[in-house]
Amino acid sequence: MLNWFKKKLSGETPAPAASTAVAPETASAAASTPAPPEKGSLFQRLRERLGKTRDALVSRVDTLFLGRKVIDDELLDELEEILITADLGAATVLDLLTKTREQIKRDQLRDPQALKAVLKQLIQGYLAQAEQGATLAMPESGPFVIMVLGVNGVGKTTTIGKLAYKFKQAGQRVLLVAADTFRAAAIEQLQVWGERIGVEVVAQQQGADPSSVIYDALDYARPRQFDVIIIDTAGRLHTKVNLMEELKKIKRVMAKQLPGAPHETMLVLDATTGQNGISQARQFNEAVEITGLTLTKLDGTAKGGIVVNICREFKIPIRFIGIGEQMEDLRDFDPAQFVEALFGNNGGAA
Ligand SMILES: Nc1nc2c(ncn2[C@@H]2O[C@H](COP(=O)(O)OP(=O)(O)OP(=O)(O)O)[C@@H](O)[C@H]2O)c(=O)[nH]1
Ligand SMILES: [Mg+2]
Repeated sequence: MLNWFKKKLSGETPAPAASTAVAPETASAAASTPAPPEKGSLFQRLRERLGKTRDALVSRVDTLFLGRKVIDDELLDELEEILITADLGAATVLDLLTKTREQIKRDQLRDPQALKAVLKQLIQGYLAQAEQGATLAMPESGPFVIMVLGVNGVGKTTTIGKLAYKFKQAGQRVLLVAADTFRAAAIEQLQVWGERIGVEVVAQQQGADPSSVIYDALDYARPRQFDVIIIDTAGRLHTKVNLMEELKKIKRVMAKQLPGAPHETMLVLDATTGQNGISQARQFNEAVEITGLTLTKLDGTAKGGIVVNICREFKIPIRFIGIGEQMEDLRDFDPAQFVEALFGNNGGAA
């Protein structure tokens, strides 16, 4: 399990309604799998925010199965189309359907509803699989350093703000570093987050060398006992090749100054870009070895199936998902809960 952030954030679970009764819908959703660990209201919010993906994927599957009495090739063909449209990716869909067919044969399934359960289980399997390799090099002493990467506009700075808020809520001392020096607004944006949350931000002027910004920031942090340092980086420089070279250099500089850092190299992907995210993950991973992912903007997209695709394609754990623009809209990614939020029977088709 990827409990590292949770461990780090073990003060989490903010107060409101912590143990109030679980909403009836959630209770019934929970009945089919282990109960979602989060309390009702938060889970309900996740469900709502994933609504577009649920409509594109699960509601369409429900409609397809409605009134069907048998599982036949025609049904499976239509299912394939739905899965592809929901951005699960061709290779993942092929794998999923092959395994589904095997299971239909093995268990002699006839009822389309049973097929839905198979799908849910297989999808959860992909998500859980990506977590297995999740390890974390927690520093024995000194700050835990997170370097955040991603192409421009994916939500890096916003994610950093939300993440800093999470750590702050958990009682950690956080320092933010504005190493996206590509444009002045990027630096200001991070400073605004810092002010809002009440955490320090180290910044220099626009155009400064990102590596030296980080070097100075680590120097500044050394005597000051921060628990967590989060570094914002640029999503674009002048060419893509330069960006990757720059990121490699940043990593080298950091490791020299603070052995073991960065402890987490987190790639942020925008879920609304669908399959494009896959090629971004590949490219960044080749350059700087990504250790964790955050998927943003899942609230605004029907392409949430990309989560499944990414987990199957890469053995890189998804740490967080972004489901809105507010501070509290960054969630720990929990495969069981995610699948339950998508598939759980709650006000769906009759
Ligand atoms: N709906 C929604 N919007 C988000 C989410 N995460 C980020 N955004 C929005 O996406 C836009 C871009 O976010 P930024 O954080 O500025 O992205 P960035 O990667 O730092 O962009 P650059 O600094 O230009 O590379 C902003 O309008 C954010 O509010 C999310 O989970 N859901
Ligand atoms: Mg930014």
